[in-house]
Amino acid sequence: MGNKAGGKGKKDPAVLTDEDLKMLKINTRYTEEEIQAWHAGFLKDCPSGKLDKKQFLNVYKKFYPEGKADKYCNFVFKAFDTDNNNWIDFTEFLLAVGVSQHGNLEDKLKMAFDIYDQNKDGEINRKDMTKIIEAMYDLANEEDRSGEKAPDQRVDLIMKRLNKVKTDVVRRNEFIEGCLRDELLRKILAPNTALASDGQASNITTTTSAPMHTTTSINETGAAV
Ligand SMILES: [Ca+2]
Ligand SMILES: [Ca+2]
Repeated sequence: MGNKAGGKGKKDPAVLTDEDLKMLKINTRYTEEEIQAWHAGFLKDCPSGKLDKKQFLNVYKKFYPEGKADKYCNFVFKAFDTDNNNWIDFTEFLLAVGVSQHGNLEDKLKMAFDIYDQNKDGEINRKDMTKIIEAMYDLANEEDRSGEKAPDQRVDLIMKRLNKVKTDVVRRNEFIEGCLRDELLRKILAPNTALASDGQASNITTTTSAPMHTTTSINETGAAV
């Protein structure tokens, strides 16, 4: 994917440029018409072209009336905001929607990893995992966090199954390869991808499926759904 920090003049975030359109056509499965329709829907919700954290959270919360969505939402927001400027622009938005809608297992695992890797350095550690697992519990309103459900225990199990004995650090490809070959890892680390393979709800009910809901709601008017 392109590096947006390439230093061109400031563009109006509400405008879909030819370049944006081209990039989105290459990196998603949407047609030009569909992209235009998503863009129109996006602008309806975010006339400035900027989706900020507060707005993101408001939408998110609607899907988790029982749970506490704030923490998890913050993580997802950061993962979507690939250029780290504290708002989600249309291209960031549609790339994420595209993965949710059409991505294969590996694409979805990449996105799951991005949620764990909050500082975007391509590595995650025990702390990152513990934080996200706690946030997933909050989201699912899971109160029982004892025994094998304790976030610490979960991370121990993850590390063991990833063959991480001496080190605390998991790289992107290790995360993806581990999840691809180990269904239990997938269930813990990326529950929504596990759904597809066995049709059973995990007790951590949501992770990367959440952005999907958010985006379809934000874009109820879009033609692509
Ligand atoms: Ca951004
Ligand atoms: Ca990291």
